[in-house]
Amino acid sequence: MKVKRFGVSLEEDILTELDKLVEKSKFPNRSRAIRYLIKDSLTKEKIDSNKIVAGAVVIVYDHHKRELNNNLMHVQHEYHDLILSTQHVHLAHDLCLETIAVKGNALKLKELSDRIIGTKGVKHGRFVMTDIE
Ligand code: NI
Repeated sequence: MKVKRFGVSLEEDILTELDKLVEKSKFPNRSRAIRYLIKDSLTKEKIDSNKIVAGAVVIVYDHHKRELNNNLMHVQHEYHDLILSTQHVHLAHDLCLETIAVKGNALKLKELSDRIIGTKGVKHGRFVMTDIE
């Protein structure tokens, strides 16, 4: 795709924050960071639409927590038509990492990820998605 250049004016403190992001996230330059931020923001907008998107719900949890495994399984079966695969990795004695690959209506996927990440006992969760149209 053709790349176009354009000028961007930013307050100094925002530019400092941008440079910190570039360094922290190992972007090769400011352009790549800005490109990433724009793409990310546009994708987030699609979450409120009825578009078909794909992505992954990534969670970390303690499998010793009572009923947690059952609850997570229950939610996944409820949304089975949106789930492509589930990968479970035993990270440590009591920590599990689960990556749930999903595809479907953006709103439904958001609902599914909110329920999974919001399940009591899930320590950390993130839903990443991308436009596939
Ligand atoms: Ni495990």
